Amino acid sequence: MSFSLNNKSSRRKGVVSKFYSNLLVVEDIETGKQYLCKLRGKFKKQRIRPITGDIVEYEPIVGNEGVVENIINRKNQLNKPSVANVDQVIIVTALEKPRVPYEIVDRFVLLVEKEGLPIIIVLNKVDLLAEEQIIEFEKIYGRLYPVLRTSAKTGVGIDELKSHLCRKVSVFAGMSGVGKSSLLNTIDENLKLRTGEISERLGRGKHTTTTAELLRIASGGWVVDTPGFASLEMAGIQSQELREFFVEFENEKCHFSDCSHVDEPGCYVREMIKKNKISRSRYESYLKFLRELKEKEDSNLPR
Ligand SMILES: Nc1nc2c(ncn2[C@@H]2O[C@H](COP(=O)(O)OP(=O)(O)O)[C@@H](O)[C@H]2O)c(=O)[nH]1
Ligand SMILES: [Mg+2]
Ligand SMILES: [Zn+2]
Repeated sequence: MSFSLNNKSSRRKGVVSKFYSNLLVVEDIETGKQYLCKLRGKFKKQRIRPITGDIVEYEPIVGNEGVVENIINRKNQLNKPSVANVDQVIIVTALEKPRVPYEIVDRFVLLVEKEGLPIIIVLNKVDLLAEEQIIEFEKIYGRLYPVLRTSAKTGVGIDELKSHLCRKVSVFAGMSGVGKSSLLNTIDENLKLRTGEISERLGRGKHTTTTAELLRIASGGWVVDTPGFASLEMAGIQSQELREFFVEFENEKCHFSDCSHVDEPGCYVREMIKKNKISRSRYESYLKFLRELKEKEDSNLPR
């Protein structure tokens, strides 16, 4: 038995769900009760600070207030927005209103592959599409990742999406206007996220924080709604490693082990494109990204 006020046994575990300037909301892992927490002073000296999704040890003080003592080691970390312990990224896209180019989908895919996280692709607004459009999309992406057809308007595919979110932390990403917030509102009507680009723009000024919020959904799981990644810039990717993030390229099968799949003889990737085993649009995105990365590298060279 211990009578110390700083008794370690009163520490509990919780998940960081959101921030209010220098306070954070911690949801107790067992009870789900929310505590508004301060950080223990030692965090000021340390380089590491909690982010959304962190599992922390905290100590309840009075009422719903507490103090965060410790961050449990992160499984992984996504940046812009900063989220810890992500299980998967749901890339939401649309083919009408807005007509998102495949190239943009490939940029999101690349950024998530770079982080090594599992991907699920959601084609939303299928109520606006002809079957042929959906099939074309599924031909390209269905052999690489799970692809779900959804409509936040008609409810198509919502139950399937829910089942993929169960017991996981999922980050929703995708271009503005594709229906991320609408899908989440359909999944759990209590979320009441702002939808529509105009309200989204108005909403931005009101919040003092730009950090991501972790939302618990009734059917099970945690989600983070994002306004897309802050930028689709391919920061931190080297041109030579780009090919590794295109999962369908079997790089080791080319004649040259460092083949860039552009014009080298004995290129297996280009062979597979001819045989329709690799999608031409994916390859075109690859060539475009490769050019961009090389231009950036050339312009960074000392003169
Ligand atoms: N027709 C149709 N419209 C949708 C669907 N999902 C969302 N929308 C509309 O698309 C607009 C943008 O949706 P929103 O959820 O704000 O997109 P976000 O920027 O990705 O969060 C809103 O006007 C929604 O009503 C859908 O499945 N079908
Ligand atoms: Mg939104
Ligand atoms: Zn090759």
